[in-house]
Amino acid sequence: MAQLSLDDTRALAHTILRHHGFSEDQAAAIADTMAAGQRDECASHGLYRLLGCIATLKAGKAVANAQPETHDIAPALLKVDAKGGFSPLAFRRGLSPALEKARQNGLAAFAINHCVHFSALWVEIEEITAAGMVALACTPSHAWVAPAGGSNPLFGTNPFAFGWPRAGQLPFVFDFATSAIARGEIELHRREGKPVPPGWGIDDKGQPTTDAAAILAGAMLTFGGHKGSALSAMIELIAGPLIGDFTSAESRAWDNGAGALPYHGELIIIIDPRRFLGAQAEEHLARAEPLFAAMAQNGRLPSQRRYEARQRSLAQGITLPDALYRDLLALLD
Ligand code: NDP
Ligand code: PYC
Repeated sequence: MAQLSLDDTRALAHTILRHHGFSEDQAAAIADTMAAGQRDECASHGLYRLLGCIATLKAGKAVANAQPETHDIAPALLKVDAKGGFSPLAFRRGLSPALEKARQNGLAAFAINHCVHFSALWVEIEEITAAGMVALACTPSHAWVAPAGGSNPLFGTNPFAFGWPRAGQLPFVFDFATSAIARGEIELHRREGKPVPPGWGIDDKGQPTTDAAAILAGAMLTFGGHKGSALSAMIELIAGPLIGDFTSAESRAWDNGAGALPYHGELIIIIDPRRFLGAQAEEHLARAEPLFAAMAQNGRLPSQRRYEARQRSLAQGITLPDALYRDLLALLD
């Protein structure tokens, strides 16, 4: 394993992105997002994503110097057109005005359009909870996932994330794909030549398999059968047609076999609990704590593993598999 400090982790991503022609603001936003993923030991959405970002750029499916444009379309609605760039800079540009809308109205919907998406959603959710807001976010991706009962890919891996701010503590955050697992995890299993657990996908004949490559060529499955399938459909709708952007099937058609990262939109809902609850806000927000405590007694809270990983990385830096480190350095040739 290669060992890197957190500063070197971020610098490696930034250097590779600049080497391939990303503008400074695009490279900075992307590198921050990837370094956060690596720091929290979310291997499928850390530095590994550099391989996909550079391949996407080389395939002509991303704009390296895109300047996102912010459109204030209604008191509680904000759109940011990413102009074909990656999502992190578009999110960064829209965050302050979206938070201000939530403060004014109690609720704001923030849509990002025309972006290439590679990242974990918790990175964004945590920026919103840091402002004392409740947050939800979701995106389509590429059509890789069969709806419950089917065997042909239709849905994306369609992540859904939620965040709740907590006084004096890290926020309650969950963030998961509506497929049984993120596609990135299956890709990492393929890279390492390891089988995946049963239930993640089927081969191109519709047969269950634990062969990562066969699933990537076949179809992934939703989590929770028809329940994950319905949630995935909801995400296709509210982060697709509702915001005037692609579904996962349309993203894959746009890709046209290039093998690039998905190109679509994202919907983020921000709720200001203090505006909602007025003078009784603190009293009601405090009532969340016994719920979290009881959940923790029965298992662990989502994000606990991630927060522990963060502490470890802050103290010791990160480790990368040698093969991935070599592949990343090769991007500088
Ligand atoms: P998981 O199936 O591992 O689920 C992740 C969530 O569940 C995390 O919040 C995790 O917390 C929590 N969790 C896991 N195990 C437990 C447990 N035993 N008890 C309580 N909570 C638990 O991840 P996925 O593969 O579904 O998704 C991984 C990432 O991939 C997400 O960050 C998502 O945003 C990203 N993604 C992005 C896509 C895109 O288009 N941009 C598409 C699909 C996924 P913890 O982190 O602490 O383990
Ligand atoms: O892991 O499913 C995934 C994914 C798609 C886009 C970014 N991550």
